[in-house]
Amino acid sequence: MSLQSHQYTQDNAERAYLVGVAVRGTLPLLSVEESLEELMLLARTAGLEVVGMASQILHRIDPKTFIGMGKLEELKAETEALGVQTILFDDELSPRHQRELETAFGERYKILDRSALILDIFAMHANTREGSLQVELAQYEYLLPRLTRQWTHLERQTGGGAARGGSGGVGLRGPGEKQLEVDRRDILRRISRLKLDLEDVRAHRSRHRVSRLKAGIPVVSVVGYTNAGKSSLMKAMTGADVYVADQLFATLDPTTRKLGLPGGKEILVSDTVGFIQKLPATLVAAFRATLEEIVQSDLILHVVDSAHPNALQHIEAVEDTLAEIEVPPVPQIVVLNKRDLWETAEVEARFRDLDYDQIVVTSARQKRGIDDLLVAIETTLQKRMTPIDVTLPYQAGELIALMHQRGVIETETHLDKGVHIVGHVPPALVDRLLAAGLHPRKEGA
Ligand SMILES: Nc1nc2c(ncn2[C@@H]2O[C@H](COP(=O)(O)OP(=O)(O)OP(=O)(O)O)[C@@H](O)[C@H]2O)c(=O)[nH]1
Ligand SMILES: [Mg+2]
Repeated sequence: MSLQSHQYTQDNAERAYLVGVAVRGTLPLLSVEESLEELMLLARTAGLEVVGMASQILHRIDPKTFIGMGKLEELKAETEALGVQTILFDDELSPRHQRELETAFGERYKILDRSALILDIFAMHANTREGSLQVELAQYEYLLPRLTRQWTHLERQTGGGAARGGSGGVGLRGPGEKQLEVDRRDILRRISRLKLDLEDVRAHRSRHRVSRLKAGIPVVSVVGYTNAGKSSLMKAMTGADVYVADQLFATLDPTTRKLGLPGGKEILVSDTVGFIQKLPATLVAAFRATLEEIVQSDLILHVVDSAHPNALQHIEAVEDTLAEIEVPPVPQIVVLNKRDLWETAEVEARFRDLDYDQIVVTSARQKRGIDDLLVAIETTLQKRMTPIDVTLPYQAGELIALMHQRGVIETETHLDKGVHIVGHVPPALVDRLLAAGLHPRKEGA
């Protein structure tokens, strides 16, 4: 058993105690200690003060109390001595575990799990209407099977309204200061309402997507583990004023910016929500539409905090989530970011076995490697273009300009009947040519 107590700091933050388990015979991505370390960052992001943590190796999860009876008694004594208010489990507790633990610890303690905490952080960070609706939906779906003493208890504490920020505490911050109703039927009604509202918001957004597709501008999605430096990289590439913070899940709502590549072509770069191991299932489900932007993109930039000791596990967790949201085989560039924090060649050696076509090393903070990255984006996108050989009438000036903007022109010859162009253009532009009654012959065809 490893117990460590942290110094009490002088403020009125909620005092939390973290609990992790390792089950013999399972192979989790991170060790229980590494995962608890991550949970501590999540807890701090949510405004909790972590005053201690414990881990236990189990043969199996106890169907009633999650951890063993002996451990439970130990924890009760330890948390009592530390004046703990919240006990935070690193794994998602089943509704039954939640109930049994609440009974075992008694009224004074709040029992939370990693999922509730992540949902809470998302609720704090959602800025757009779609983001807020999605988080609220995920929160209610998570709550529905768990309607227990916990929530009536919390409701009493906050005088009947879920508080944002401080007074009610972590684990019940709803977007828009909405009351977390304790009645199942109310929650079910609320869930259907949220789904309808989301459909509305999304109908709007997909219209935008259609117009973007018509414009034929390639879309590049920036994905990666939370805190990898996605927003910083977006900022370094486009100069966009996006929010950068040493926090988990600083970015929730996607931001898209236009960017000119060195060869003159334009692309759209989208920054989006980060991933983490053990991401709550209700959250992935609720954020599916946001994540669909990734599914629809022409290229994925997978940003990695290359200085993090668990960088390889982070890459795996991101790959798992991409597979979960069924991203088709879109070309991927792995961006090993935070290069400025490397100290030895050993770090470089860690990534030697990475199996990706394109790997670029950057420091978003020092704006290094950005030019290489832009060239890599350009080359990768070009591979996705269609070779063409077409003669356009002189009146088709707009189309010719578009071909210069979006494609790569190898030769352009001015003939009597028009402009003869040989080169590569994005598939969407081929459609435009066909629609204009022009037949772009493929090279060598
Ligand atoms: N040293 C160093 N720090 C960096 C670099 N890039 C980003 N950071 C820092 O890493 C932290 C996270 O950066 P963000 O750009 O917010 O990361 P993100 O991936 O967008 O994070 P989320 O939106 O929270 O998932 C911030 O403190 C950045 O200043 C880098 O190249 N070097
Ligand atoms: Mg971000």
